[in-house]
Amino acid sequence: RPIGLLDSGIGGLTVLKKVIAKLPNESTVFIGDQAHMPYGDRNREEVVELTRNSVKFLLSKNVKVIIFACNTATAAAMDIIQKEIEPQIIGVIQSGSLAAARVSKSKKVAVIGTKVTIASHAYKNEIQFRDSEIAVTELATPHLAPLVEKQASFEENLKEVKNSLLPLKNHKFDTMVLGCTHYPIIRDEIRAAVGEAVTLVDPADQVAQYTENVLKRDKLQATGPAKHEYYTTGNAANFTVVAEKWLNDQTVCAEHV
Ligand code: DGN
Repeated sequence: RPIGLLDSGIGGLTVLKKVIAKLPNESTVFIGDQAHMPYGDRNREEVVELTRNSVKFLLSKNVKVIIFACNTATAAAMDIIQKEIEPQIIGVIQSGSLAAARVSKSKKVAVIGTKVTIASHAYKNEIQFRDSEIAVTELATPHLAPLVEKQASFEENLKEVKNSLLPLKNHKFDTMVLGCTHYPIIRDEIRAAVGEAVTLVDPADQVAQYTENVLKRDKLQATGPAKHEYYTTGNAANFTVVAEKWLNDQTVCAEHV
């Protein structure tokens, strides 16, 4: 049985890439709900409803675990939907918080994400649960995920990233959590904006490790050969181009659903 992954768009591919690298024998089914992107500007009920639809789709593909490769869905819907279904849901926020708490030396962490993710304070709560001395500055950067979906140039991205991060100008931090799975795609632009001294945390690294732990624990590991399926509620041809570029050695043939 495959691992299911969901996101509002192409951001979840950053998690998928790490999962494939870590677990090469595992088959995957990915659904990007691009027709309803961005999730981050919606209210919680809407995010729950849309996420539930993607979960139903993944269950119809007989997935054994579901990775919410979306911070917004993790913050708004994970606890609610986990009560409704059997397969374990793996979110990105616990993993990202664990990594941030480990990495920060100055105990000053910045988190960027969608409005829904930031308003939930899920990162702040999780990070401070691990280490109550860490100061967490949260900033919503709602323009960045749509920008990534647009596949803009480095210069255009950098301009918007700098603009979006302006409110952090007078804040000190040595660690920044990329609290939206779209952001690793513009990691170079974020790096250029914050400088070399800040450690960028991509929760996906921990997510892949955690997924391996869950599969081992529940004796759900596959022995291959792995097959990867891609679905989008948006334009399948566009999705295929972006996914092939991001996953580079992977042949993608996305289907519209
Ligand atoms: N990629 C999603 C996240 O991690 O929050 C959401 C992007 C969006 O829908 N704005």
